[in-house]
Amino acid sequence: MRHQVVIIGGGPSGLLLALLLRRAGIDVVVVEQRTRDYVLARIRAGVLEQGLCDLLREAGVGKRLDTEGFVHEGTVIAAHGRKVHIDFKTLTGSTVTIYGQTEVTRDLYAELDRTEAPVFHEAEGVEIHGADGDAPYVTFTRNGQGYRIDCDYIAGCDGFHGVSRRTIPEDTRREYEHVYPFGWLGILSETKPLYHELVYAGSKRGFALCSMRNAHLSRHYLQVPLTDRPQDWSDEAFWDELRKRLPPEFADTLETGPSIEKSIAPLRSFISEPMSWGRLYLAGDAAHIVPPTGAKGLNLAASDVYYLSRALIARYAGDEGLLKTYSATALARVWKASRFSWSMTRMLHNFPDEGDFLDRMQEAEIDYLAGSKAAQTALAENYVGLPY
Ligand code: RFL
Ligand code: PHB
Repeated sequence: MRHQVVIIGGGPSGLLLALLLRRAGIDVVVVEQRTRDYVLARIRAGVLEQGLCDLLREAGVGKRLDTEGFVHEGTVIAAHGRKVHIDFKTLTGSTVTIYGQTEVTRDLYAELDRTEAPVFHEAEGVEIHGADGDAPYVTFTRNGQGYRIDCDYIAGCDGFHGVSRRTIPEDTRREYEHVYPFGWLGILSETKPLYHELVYAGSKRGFALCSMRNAHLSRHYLQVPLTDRPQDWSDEAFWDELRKRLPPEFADTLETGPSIEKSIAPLRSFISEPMSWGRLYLAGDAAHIVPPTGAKGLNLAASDVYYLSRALIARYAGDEGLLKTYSATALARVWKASRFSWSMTRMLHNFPDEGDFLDRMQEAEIDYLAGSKAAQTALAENYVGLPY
């Protein structure tokens, strides 16, 4: 079997890339190791930058986003007794949209179905061959049958644990990693959101975030030790702790109820360079991970996909230039978003081993943010997303 581009991974990066390339007449195939239901059951991102919304519209999947997504013009950051409203719209002219990654993925699959794009689910033992030569191919087995797909290019969109990054020889790639000494315990509940905007709260007890999916569905997070397990936290214990970490005027209005999902995610910053090797190009979590504090993971996946789709479309129109610079172009934005995610994490979490000095630095930072339009603009500019 032969296709022009093989996309490994049927998460948001892979699906969005597939649709954008297909719209440009490029023949793609998606190879995903899980079932579609498994991919759709993952509850992750909720905040979409303008750039990602525009790409979804371009891919033909903007309809539900535009009717069901919630535009947020600002956010609240509360810590050390201060409450700072960051007004994205006034400070930057831009906004973000609340629309769950689950819904994005559902819309992307529906559109791929409509275009009858080939997608192989439950592909086992995916391997990349000959990416450093002129005739790459991908092999896998499915339902006991072996497959080989020859192609021009391979897009590695298979997330942090995928095979694509590891196909690049170790002496060719450099990995930068920072692991944080805590995780986020997240719950989903059929309760009304705390506030009409997201509330990021730093406290001596640890970080908390009150987010949402819609008017009746809330997504809340607590910083927890890495040794905690979701089953250690009853719903009651979660709500009690969340209340203690919020400013009193918010805590008093918090609506509680049974959780319908509960999970813990470790926090890490990770970047692998370069993002290409021969005819293999990495995009999204396959190449980088950010802590969720800045809401940047899915949005960075989108900017990679933007650069890579443009580069491949130009290549099939006869110009290889953008493909050659893809890694450097994507990485420049990745490092800036990683810096922002790291600094938001640093500003708002409790670092158990770092003592009073960091605590006072965090206090000074919030104080500065509260009193400086320049500081608020810098935060807002990064939060709504740096330009592509
Ligand atoms: P994904 O979503 O991990 O998809 C990769 C796909 O590849 C498949 N795969 C393979 N397929 C074939 N062969 C193999 N060997 C394979 N190995 C893996 C996997 O099954 C999967 O389907 O990566 P992608 O597409 O790059 O998308 C990245 C985003 O999912 C991720 O960055 C975000 O979810 C991060 N994130 C957030 N991002 C935001 O922009 N805004 C947010 O508000 C936000 N909140 C979050 C988040 C991530 C979280 N967790 C749990 C990590 C909140 C949380 C709690
Ligand atoms: C979410 O709604 O899941 C969410 C929102 C903002 C973040 C991280 C996660 O920074």
